[in-house]
Amino acid sequence: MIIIKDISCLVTCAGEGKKSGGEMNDAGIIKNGYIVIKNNRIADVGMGGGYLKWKDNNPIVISGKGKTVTPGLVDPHTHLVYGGSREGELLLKLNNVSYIDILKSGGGILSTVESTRRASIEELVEVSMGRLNKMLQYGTTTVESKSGYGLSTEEELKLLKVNQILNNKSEVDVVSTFMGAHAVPNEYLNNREGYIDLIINDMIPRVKEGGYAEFIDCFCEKGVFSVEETRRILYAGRTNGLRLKLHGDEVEAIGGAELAGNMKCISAEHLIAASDEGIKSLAKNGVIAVLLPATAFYLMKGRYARARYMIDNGVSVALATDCNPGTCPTESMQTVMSFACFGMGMKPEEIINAMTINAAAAIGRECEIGSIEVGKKADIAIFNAKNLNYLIYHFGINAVEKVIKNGNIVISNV
Ligand code: IZC
Ligand code: ZN
Repeated sequence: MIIIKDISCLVTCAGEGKKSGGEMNDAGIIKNGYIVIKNNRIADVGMGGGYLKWKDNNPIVISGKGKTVTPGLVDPHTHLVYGGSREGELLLKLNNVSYIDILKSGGGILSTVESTRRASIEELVEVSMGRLNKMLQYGTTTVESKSGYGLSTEEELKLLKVNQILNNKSEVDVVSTFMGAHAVPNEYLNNREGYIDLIINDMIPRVKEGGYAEFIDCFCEKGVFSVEETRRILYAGRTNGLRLKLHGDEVEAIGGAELAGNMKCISAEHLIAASDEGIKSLAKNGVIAVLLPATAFYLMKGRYARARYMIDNGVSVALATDCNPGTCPTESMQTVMSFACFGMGMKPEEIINAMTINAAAAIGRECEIGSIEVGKKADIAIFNAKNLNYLIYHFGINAVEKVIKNGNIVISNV
């Protein structure tokens, strides 16, 4: 049994699952709180000395004095599994070469495809484990991981197999998304219809047959996959039992958010350029907006997704790193906290809901994780911050003191 007592700021994020609009500004904070953990689960949560009723011969007792304790952070959008890196694009970016132009000239995603195809399963497991360990050190206990740097049937399956191995090997839970529709690979540049056909008639059935993924995602963007192509690909995913996600309106508003609403996707992701109608469609259809403000910062356009407008219009907002080698090489959800606050104007309670319960809902896990409530998995982050505002205010450092995953202390920085 583990008891965390005298917690200065216990952020439970408790409630009826995902939070929308104004509900996001209540993170269920308890002052002078406690948590009791038994058999990998949360057995009790409360205030003051309520934990004293729990009897155990040899409990581990942790003091939460001066600390902020939150649910383990959930990162619901990453491109975790890749080979190589893209620091060579830094100077191109500084010379104003756009992200889509780098991709069109064979760089960007396609350069990572080359280095990922060259890497073996073992090599990919090793580098991705390194990233997962870093995530855990920064407080993340569950991660979604998209394929999308293979772009052939065998290579995409290779990445999804890496996800399975990582999920078994790592303390961090890894949720798998198939994203063969991340770009059109070089071999199909003059035959995009052939590539879409390969995704729909070969990759998706193989993903289903092997049980390799729960979700399907598609990069719906000008110069990548059109709204109509995205609709066809996602539809094929749905008929094969996959739940729908969509990368939309990252660079230009081409109707990605509208499509996500129309197809009732579980989430629409990026949305920097999403239109008013698109945002209203997300709210109306209960689609979670997964925002990636560290990517918006890294794209250097001075433009972020309109989180305030989304929240004011009743959308459920989640936050993620987008951890990838091109537009957001970071594992840190704490970095995302900073950009969510200082770039998008989100409030601390909104931010923490967005990276716990709403992030869990974006990957279909809100009944198991994402809040500190009796019966849920004991995934907990303890931060060296006297209150939630302090955690966001003191930026650019790793404030994690301890991480508890599945009821075990897996990170201890003091
Ligand atoms: O490798 O550039 N936006 N996909 C869509 C990415 C960024 C990852 C990359
Ligand atoms: Zn992405």
